[in-house]
Amino acid sequence: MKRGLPIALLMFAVLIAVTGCSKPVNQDTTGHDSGGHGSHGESAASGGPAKGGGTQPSGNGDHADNHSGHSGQDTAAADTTKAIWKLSADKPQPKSDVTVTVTIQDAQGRAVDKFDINHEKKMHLIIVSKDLSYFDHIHPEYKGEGRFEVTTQFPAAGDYKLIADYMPTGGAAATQTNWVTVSGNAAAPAAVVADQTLVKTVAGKEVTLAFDHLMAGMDTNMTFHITDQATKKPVTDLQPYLGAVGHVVILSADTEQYLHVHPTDEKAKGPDAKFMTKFPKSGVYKIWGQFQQNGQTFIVPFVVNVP
Ligand SMILES: [Cu+2]
Repeated sequence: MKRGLPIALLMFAVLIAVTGCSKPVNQDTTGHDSGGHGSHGESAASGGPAKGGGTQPSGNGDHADNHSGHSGQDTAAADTTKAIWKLSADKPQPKSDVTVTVTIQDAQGRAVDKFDINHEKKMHLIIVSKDLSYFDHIHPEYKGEGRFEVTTQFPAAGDYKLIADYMPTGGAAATQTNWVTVSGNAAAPAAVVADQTLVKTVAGKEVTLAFDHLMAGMDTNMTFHITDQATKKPVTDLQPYLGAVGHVVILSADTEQYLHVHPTDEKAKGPDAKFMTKFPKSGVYKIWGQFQQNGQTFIVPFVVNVP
């Protein structure tokens, strides 16, 4: 009799201990385990940022900006990350160095610290003037704890839209925007007018842009055909730019629609550089094709009216 009792007591004690510990976790009966979340919004347009993103030109300094918007397969990360923007100057001046800091946080304000490499970079920063007459494409350096930093100069007074394009690991491509006002007397904005002909001469090259069918809401293939301006010979020695035959950025005239564009043949060397995109709605769009030859990058801008 006596001998078995201590063992039974011991076992009972162990049993109480085990069940006691696990009890709190199980009490969470709202259907959420510690790792999951609820539903997520989806944007209307595929391949472009959601409308309403970004803040009004409101001076500079800290801006919390939160918007998302990519194609249906968006995951939580794209919808819930946000950007804290900071400039090294309260009132940036034209042609003077300004350091732009973009800190990516999740919905709880925690730093996002894992980013996928996309086109050879963790973040692409597109800078355009409000009238799209100025365009730059730079790559902020990752400093850790969700913070990216780059120093740049704005060419003239006026309003500029900054578009940070990144991919949180485990999420989809995300875009965050911010407006910056550069001090001084801003020139009157130029109208964004569709080109009569889609042939441009840049850096000694003649570039012709063509579409298979240009229509809003449909997948559209576009081809940049590049020849040497002097010899009219096709250019067949394009070098990879950001890991592909070229890189294309497209913005709607009101800067609201930012389109992701993917090369259909990354390894091509010219004369044709083919890309696929989708214009979310009809209207005027500006297109910047970026390519590299002989170690020199060149940018070819086009403006099209999408029916
Ligand atoms: Cu880039």
